[in-house]
Amino acid sequence: MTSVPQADEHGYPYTNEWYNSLKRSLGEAGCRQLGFYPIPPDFLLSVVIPIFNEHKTVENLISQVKAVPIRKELVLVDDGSTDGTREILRNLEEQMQVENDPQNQVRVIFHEQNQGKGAAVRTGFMEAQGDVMLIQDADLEYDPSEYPRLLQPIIEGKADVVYGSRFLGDQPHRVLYYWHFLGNKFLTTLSNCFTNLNLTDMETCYKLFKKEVIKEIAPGLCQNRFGIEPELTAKVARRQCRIFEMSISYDGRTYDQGKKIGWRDGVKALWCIVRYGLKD
Ligand SMILES: Nc1nc2c(ncn2[C@@H]2O[C@H](COP(=O)(O)OP(=O)(O)O)[C@@H](O)[C@H]2O)c(=O)[nH]1
Ligand SMILES: [Mg+2]
Repeated sequence: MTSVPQADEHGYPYTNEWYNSLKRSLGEAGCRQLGFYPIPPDFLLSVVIPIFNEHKTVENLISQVKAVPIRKELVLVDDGSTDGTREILRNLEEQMQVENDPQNQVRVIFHEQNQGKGAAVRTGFMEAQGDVMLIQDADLEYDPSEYPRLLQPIIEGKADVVYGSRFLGDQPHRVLYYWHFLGNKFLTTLSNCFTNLNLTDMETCYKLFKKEVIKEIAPGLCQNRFGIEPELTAKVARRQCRIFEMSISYDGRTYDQGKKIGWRDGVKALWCIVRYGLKD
């Protein structure tokens, strides 16, 4: 029986040693099928987290992000929270600075006033330094343990942008609002008509960008609220980026649990699809 391959001396997977040892036992094709691949040691992932009144979930979410075995910087952008989230973030920042974990650097930015998810994401992208940047909502609807899968097409040089899709594949999905799903489908379809991209989930939170792509786009982002999703999509489409989609899981929350997006945001998204579909 072959022994279980050990991670390198730091105990981290995705190193060359770790990958070579798996390749010896599983073969290259087996590794591909299982999503095992090496990540360069100097690679840095920026996890941009827009946060507004998420005191119930933010600590748990941040520990899940920290547990992902990839070198990262967490860019936490508080968007004028008033429910105690800011105090939680101050403590977390202090604690992480004491830990001084080379795998998990942290930066916390406070907006004085609430501006919306788009504004928080833009601030995060402007501050971030990583080779790849992704958006992570601060509730627990999306699962950070999926980062390595989502990153693979970028690290292997095939993609400039990756969207995680809630409507592809057989990852677990909580079954929730049907009208919401239809609204999502409609917005994605309309966005596709303008961009000529065949996306299945334009409104997904999991959007990953190579640094060069997002550093070019971020300064010109205008949408302060949820209009950021169609705006980003139209702008990457216009730049002829190589876009991949990957299936992701989705543990959607209910309005009672704090979901905030509403029909007004849907109407605004419609307007943004047309507006940014026509010009930057
Ligand atoms: N709703 C809302 N979310 C914001 C705002 N600023 C930052 N966010 C963050 O943006 C993310 C998405 O918001 P969320 O309510 O989960 O959207 P939904 O799940 O699509 O309903 C969360 O991490 C929020 O904390 C804001 O002004 N309003
Ligand atoms: Mg959410």
